[in-house]
Amino acid sequence: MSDAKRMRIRDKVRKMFYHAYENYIAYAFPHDELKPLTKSFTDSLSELGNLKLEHLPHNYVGSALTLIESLSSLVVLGNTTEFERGVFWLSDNLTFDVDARINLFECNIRVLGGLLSAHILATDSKNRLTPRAYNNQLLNLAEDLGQRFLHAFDSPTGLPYAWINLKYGVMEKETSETSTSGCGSLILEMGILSRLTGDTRYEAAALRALRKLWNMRSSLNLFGTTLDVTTGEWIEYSSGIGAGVDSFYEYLMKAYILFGNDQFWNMFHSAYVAVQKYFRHGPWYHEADMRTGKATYWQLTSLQAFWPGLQILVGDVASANLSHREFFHVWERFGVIPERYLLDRGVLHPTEKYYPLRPELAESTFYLYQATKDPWYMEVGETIVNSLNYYTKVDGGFASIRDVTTMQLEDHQHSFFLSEMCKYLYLLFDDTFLAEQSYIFTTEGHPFPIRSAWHEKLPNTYIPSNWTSVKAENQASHVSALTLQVCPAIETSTRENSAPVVESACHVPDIHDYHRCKRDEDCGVDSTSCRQRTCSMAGYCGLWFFIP
Ligand code: DMJ
Repeated sequence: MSDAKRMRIRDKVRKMFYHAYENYIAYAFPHDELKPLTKSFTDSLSELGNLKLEHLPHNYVGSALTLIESLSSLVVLGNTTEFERGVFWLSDNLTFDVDARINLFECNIRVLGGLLSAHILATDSKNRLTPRAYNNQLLNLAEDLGQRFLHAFDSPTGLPYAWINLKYGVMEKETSETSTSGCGSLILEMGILSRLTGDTRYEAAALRALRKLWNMRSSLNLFGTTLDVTTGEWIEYSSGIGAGVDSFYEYLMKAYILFGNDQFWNMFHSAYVAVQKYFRHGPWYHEADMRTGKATYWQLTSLQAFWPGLQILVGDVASANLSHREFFHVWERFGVIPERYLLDRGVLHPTEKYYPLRPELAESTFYLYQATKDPWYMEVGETIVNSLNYYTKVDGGFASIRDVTTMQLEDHQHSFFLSEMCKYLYLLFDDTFLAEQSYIFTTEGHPFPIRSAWHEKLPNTYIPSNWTSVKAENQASHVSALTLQVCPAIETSTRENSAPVVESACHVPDIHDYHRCKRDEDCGVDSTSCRQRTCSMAGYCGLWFFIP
């Protein structure tokens, strides 16, 4: 793609962000989210994750959720003036002393993550804010929120309740049911809060919950989707890589990258191998019962599209590319990705035909481009940009789609459209923000820098680089995890007198145990070389070699 075209699309994305942001500011701020069709607002913090809309607050008037979510994107776009305005508005006006029942997971990734990331960006060496006026106000707000979160962990198991009232803590008769993501996706934000404040309680609570969850895995290293925090028993034994579980896997890997502690890698590695072994079918991922590994639901969900991005962090580029292509084909077929698609019957789910502006495909596209520098991913990004402008842009912002078969719109602009969708699309065409500093992006797209002070292994003299970029422009377009040395092969078992079984996080088994194949797609990724296997002329899966 020519530089001129790249800049043109970059500017189109910039316009998308401001169209969404300015309409939010005009019609919804300081409420939580914009209703773009009616140019009004919704105070949706209490509704996030609350499918039945229970226990909604009476006097809650919003927490400027979309502004909080926009701050790090404003920095990525280089708008420090608006960033500063937002930071000081929140410093002067935001309070968490409100009688509102919120979902811990959602509030953690959106509000705590948004505030912490903005605080770090406000105080890094770029001097984006007037130093005298900024006195850690966002960090103080984050700490206040973190203290309220601690009540959630006060359960018999240390697993956090899914719901707390910001003012009163865990309510009487509160449900004890939560999700795997709800317990296992807190370590980045709570960990960084502890590192920034010196108060170890946040990280300790998140880590205790994560370890408890880890100990609940099955003998196959699989997890369920929902569980009871008072008994530590599973409720839903079936799970996959989508809703209710997705960010649990993501945070194990990202915690390892951010904090450098081997416990995270060891957990991630075992969990990743189990996912590839029991959920994967060619490029697709179905659900399976954690106890038996038997397939349960054959469904594609739009949330699963984050997985190829995570695979790039592991270094499993070939697998990532394979799945990403399939997700993109679905996007091309429908114009966007439907929430749920029944793989076994090849039809849309009867009730989940909607597309709430989810960013996961754009996210994975950004990671794949960073890893391969293959311009095809920019073309994918361009298609996504064009679809969003064609189907979802309205006068008052960007609207969700209620039904992908009719493209009927829904009056909701989710805050992650600003924190994730616009950010990843922008970074795909202009990654200047990543030039001098390595970041890990939280599951909501908020950047946390990788600093030796927070990392167990990085030397003090660590010079940050854009570590997701594994290939220079003129290098081979395929890289293996092993070459990158991010995906070490390990021996999992040694039987007497037999060769050691070598397993690695990038292992993808061939479809047939006996390694016969008809097409390349029947072959997996070799566990020792981490290379994509191809189907030989003789009909066997062989090693994939790249000839430069
Ligand atoms: C975001 O809030 C986060 O990415 C979360 O992990 C799940 N997905 C939504 C957007 O689809």
